[in-house]
Amino acid sequence: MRAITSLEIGMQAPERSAIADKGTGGRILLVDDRPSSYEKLAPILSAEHTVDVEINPSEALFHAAEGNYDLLIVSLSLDNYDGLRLCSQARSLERTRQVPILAISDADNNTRLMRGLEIGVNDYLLRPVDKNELLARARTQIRRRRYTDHLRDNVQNSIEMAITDALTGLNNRRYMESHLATLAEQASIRGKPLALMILDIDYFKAINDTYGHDAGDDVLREFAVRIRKSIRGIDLACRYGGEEFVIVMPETDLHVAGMVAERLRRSIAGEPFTVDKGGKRITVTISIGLTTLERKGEQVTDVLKRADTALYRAKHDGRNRVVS
Ligand code: GH3
Ligand code: MG
Ligand code: MG
Ligand code: MG
Repeated sequence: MRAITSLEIGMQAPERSAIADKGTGGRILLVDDRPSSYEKLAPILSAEHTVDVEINPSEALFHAAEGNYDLLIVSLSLDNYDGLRLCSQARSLERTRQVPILAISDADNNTRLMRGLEIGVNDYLLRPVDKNELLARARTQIRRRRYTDHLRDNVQNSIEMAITDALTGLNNRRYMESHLATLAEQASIRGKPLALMILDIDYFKAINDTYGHDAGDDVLREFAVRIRKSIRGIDLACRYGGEEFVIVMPETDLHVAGMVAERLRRSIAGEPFTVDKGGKRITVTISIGLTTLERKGEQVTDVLKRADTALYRAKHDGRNRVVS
């Protein structure tokens, strides 16, 4: 399926093992349409890396984006394409923006080389290419790439963890409170309604006491799944406290939010929850306090307070109900 010409590269085993560095072996796309050049470079690189040679530079960008490469090596002296232009395109494309580029340049082409570095070429080599220098520079770029990937994953994980409730996978209270202010502001500016409900499981303590804490956790997880199924992508659902959840619904008035809340309440009460790895089915009910943003610029803490008051009334009036 691939249009890349992967060359069969004959390497003798001793040579391969002598310079192999397993820790940095990566996937390299070599963009080079001169046989005299890639026939020399590819075998050197193949000793340590998996190398695809793209001899059709106009296809290179597509393959670079699809191929999940650790490094692009681009000859700046291509016969059929502007190597610099290719580097610049790779830098502007989302899928290749982070992939390091090692340029191979003719020694007499300093201006183009400088231009390449400005565009975002990470490193370069001058012809004639020294074998050890090529391997060393490729290794360095791949290592750097792995390290920045690793850092980025860590940062993403940390952010995820900071805003997610570990038990249910919903957003946590901290995230909801910071995001709610933004949603309320947007609603005010656009003159759109914003609904907010607090949902609290009825007699949850009794579930824990009767079936055990793990069964209680099962109920919380299952409840979160059902909440997710009943809301839209733009709605914000979070675990607000132990067995309390909050749903924020942008562009939703009290009437519509009331219908959503009532449907959710009925679906919870109507379909028993599975706990103890399928060993038991128990009926769970919830109470919901519902309100909307009442005026432009209203404090979100006041909105939450009003929903909480409504929830208190729902409990007081007998539970398993929606009060607004
Ligand atoms: P009400 O109908 O008035 O809401 O009664 P309730 O029993 O649901 O409310 P209460 O606030 O008395 O009890 C909530 C219980 O939730 C107490 C607490 O031990 C339990 N809980 C809080 N967090 C967790 C959790 O992560 N897992 C489990 N299994 N239980 C939790
Ligand atoms: Mg309570
Ligand atoms: Mg409760
Ligand atoms: Mg509670």
